[in-house]
Amino acid sequence: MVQGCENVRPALRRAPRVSYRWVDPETVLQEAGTLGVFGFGTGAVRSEDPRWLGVDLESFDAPTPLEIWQVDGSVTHGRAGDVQWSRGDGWLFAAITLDEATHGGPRDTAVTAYAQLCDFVASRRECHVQRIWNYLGDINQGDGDVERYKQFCEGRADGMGRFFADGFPAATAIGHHAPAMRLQVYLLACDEPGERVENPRQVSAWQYPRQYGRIAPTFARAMTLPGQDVLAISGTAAVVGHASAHQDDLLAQLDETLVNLESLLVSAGMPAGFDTQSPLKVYVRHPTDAPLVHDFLQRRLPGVPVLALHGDICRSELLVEIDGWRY
Ligand code: 3EB
Repeated sequence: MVQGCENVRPALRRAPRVSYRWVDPETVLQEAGTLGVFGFGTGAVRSEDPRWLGVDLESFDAPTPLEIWQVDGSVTHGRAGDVQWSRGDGWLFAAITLDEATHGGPRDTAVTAYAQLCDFVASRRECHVQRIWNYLGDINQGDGDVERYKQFCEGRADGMGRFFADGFPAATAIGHHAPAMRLQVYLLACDEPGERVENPRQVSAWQYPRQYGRIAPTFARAMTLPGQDVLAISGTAAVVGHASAHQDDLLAQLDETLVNLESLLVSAGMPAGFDTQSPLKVYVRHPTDAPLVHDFLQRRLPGVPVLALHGDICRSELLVEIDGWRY
């Protein structure tokens, strides 16, 4: 299915506001305009509301904040099959969490997750997917073409079919350490298309050479959201060209990642730098690296809200990855 829905009307869409807040989910869910509420790790206070998602990644920050997405006006929500969703002001949040125990391995589970999500989004007015997050267990387990990440990439490509024939959304794919082998995929879509942004320092992921798997990863480096006011930034690591740089050197990887982020801002035509309005996430492979990562980012990105999560980057030599929003 091709993402062929028409543009409804040329309205300027104000991007959802994204923030980290130390509050109770029910309090936030009662606020007008709440589109999504994300808890992190096993300690997160849960909610049955379809706008709430418990992400299978542990935070290094205690207490851990919630990530909150808010739009103007009223929000409706529901469930459809395995999909939980909410919509408001031209924006759509949709998520699916599937247990590999009942859906096959990483490949088949990704096929089902993407087929369900794409079917669902295709039926909505907000059918232009801007940004997708993927979290799966033991992402680096297995060698060569059967590494679980590469199997996930194959299933993802299969499940999306021709839905993104016009171009892929921005994305993140990170490994979690939760005991249940769950695949979590969630997305932000809009009733208007965004603009895909690539990084001239990096080979586009869908053009990666064969050594990275039978099926190249299907994502754009970033997406300028409709309304042109915000850049949604994909998982960004120390990849230069198509190669991983600075093996085993955490600080050099962090430096290279910041160069890649700045390069993306230039490519998107945005002013340099990040500030208090631009929440980021940093995924750290080794918990013992977390304090160093924290100090580095405090020094280099002062005032920027950064949520640090324990997650495995999809290439085993990469120690750290950053994604987020540039407002
Ligand atoms: C890279 O640059 C690092 O498979 O969706 C970053 C962002 C990465 C998204 C994905 C993978 C993905 O290739 C890995």
